[in-house]
Amino acid sequence: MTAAPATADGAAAEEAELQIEFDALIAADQRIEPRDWMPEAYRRTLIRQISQHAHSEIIGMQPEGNWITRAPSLKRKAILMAKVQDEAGHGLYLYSAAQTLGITREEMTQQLIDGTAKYSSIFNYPTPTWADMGAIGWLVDGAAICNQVPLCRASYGPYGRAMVRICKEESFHQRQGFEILLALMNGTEAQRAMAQESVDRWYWPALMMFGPPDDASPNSAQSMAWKIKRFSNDELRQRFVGMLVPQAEALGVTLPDPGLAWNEAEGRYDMSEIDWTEFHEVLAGRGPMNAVRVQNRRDAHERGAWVREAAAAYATKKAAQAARAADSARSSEKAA
Ligand code: BYC
Repeated sequence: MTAAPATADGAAAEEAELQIEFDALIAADQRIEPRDWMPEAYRRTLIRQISQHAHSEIIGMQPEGNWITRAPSLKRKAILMAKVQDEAGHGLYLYSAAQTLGITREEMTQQLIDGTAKYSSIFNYPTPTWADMGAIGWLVDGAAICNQVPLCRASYGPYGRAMVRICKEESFHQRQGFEILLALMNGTEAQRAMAQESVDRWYWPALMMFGPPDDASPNSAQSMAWKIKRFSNDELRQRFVGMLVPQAEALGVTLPDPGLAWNEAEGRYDMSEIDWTEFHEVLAGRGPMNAVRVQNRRDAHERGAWVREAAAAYATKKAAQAARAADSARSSEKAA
């Protein structure tokens, strides 16, 4: 009767000790690595954020993939293909980082194609014009950089390290988007109008990428305490708008917010209220392109079944060959 509580007490004391070590590592700005002990809630939060991030990269290939066959020149096509391929790579680094936390790639894929996984709201908007390739690069990748540079210092090692390479590539993506818009703004009246119309459509959804306002963000406080997030959603959104204003001036486009004004006393821009109803509708699966995006992914997954089967059959064959080779090596050692 007395052994069980003693064991439970022992386990609790050990866990308390591990928690102290974990807290000390976080306080000292050290990295948590996959084999380190971590609180279950920390692991779950990371799986949630990293898998959503990976899914965003994978779904994020679709809006731009839409223009690969119709890019206006061979050079633009080559650049766009490279960019979309980069997004696939980002998805793969991030799935790998999430796998170190004990979730499998298959589970994450299943959640995505079931439609139960979240991914960034931004990819549920359509890309009807070529200027959208510019606006996505400038605004969407711009917002991504703003959000992701601090994630390079995330307390979880594999996530932070994946973000370093991703951010380097995102910075090329952002510049190519800016350059597409610049070319259009230096073009004809119709091209300038196309660029402005696209910026008008993408501006507010890009601001929504940073997540709900701080007072409605259930995860922020704990994620910041764990040093996964380094800044709050509103801080990063504010920083992004501060970056955009001079860039919009250089491009000659207008940011579609009549309430945007420099606030000298606060040292930041005032802006109008974001349409949070739209944000929540998109998160609930009712954005303009949610159903199409998930269906495309589901179809691609089904079309890829033969590749997975072939890879699995090849792996089985290789494992059997290796086992036979090991057996015969052992037999000849015995014989010798
Ligand atoms: N869209 O408590 P909060 C790219 C969810 S791809 C959808 O503030 P958190 C690119 C949030 O998940 C880059 N959902 O959460 C690719 C949470 O729901 P759950 C995408 C959103 O985690 C191709 C709930 O709302 N970037 O760059 O503290 C081409 C409450 O939010 C959104 C990332 O994934 C949203 N916008 O903060 C071009 C960045 N916002 O999980 C470009 C990594 C919030 O409780 N992620 N939600 O069910 C993050 O930094 C953070 O997860 C967020 C949200 C800032 C997004």
